[in-house]
Amino acid sequence: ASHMNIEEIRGRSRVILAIDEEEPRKYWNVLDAVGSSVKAVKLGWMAILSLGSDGVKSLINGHDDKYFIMDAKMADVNFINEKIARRMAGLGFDGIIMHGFIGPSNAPPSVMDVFVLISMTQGPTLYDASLERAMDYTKAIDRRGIVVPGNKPDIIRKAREQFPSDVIISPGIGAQGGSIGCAVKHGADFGIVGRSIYESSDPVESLKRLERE
Ligand code: U5P
Repeated sequence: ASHMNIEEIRGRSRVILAIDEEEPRKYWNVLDAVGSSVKAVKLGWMAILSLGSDGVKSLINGHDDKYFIMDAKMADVNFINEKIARRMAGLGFDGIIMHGFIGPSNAPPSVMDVFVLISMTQGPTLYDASLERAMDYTKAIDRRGIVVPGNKPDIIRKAREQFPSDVIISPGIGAQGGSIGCAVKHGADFGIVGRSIYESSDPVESLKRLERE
């Protein structure tokens, strides 16, 4: 858990590092390699499966300068989402990602920052068939920000118009074709970058290249 909130981090870095590795030690290795230049990290089900929940807790505890987001992509009913969110907060996560289509009545209570996914990097999905409705559902959810595809600039621009004060975080940078410069220009606050950094032979150089954009 970070002492900085996500808006403060935004002033220092525009990259959220995603790690989805099989091997437990790689999580530590990548974070060692990038050091303090990375301020925010997104973990998901691969991290829970590889490290176990105690391992994730240790990883977060061992990097208390960073803001950690759990990409749970929650899409269950409210009392289950609430239990999961409380457990994730207990592991040290600062934020959690949920699907927007489940609506406000199924959203978890704000034990931590909630980011609502309203469109995906790969598809088409039902979100694309009904982006306006997805946005309406999302507006009714108590949240810190939204997740919008970094490889679809038009959707980022529409989302920024509709969500002027949300923190917009955008995956799909690098390996899935998106560019961080383009995503930020269209209104994203952060680009989420996974393989282009953690599979790079020089993760620090790859990170610097993205930050220069
Ligand atoms: N992610 C997507 N697309 C979405 C939502 C989330 O790729 O629509 C997540 C993946 O789960 C992964 C990261 O953690 O963003 C993208 O990884 P990479 O393509 O940068 O390796």
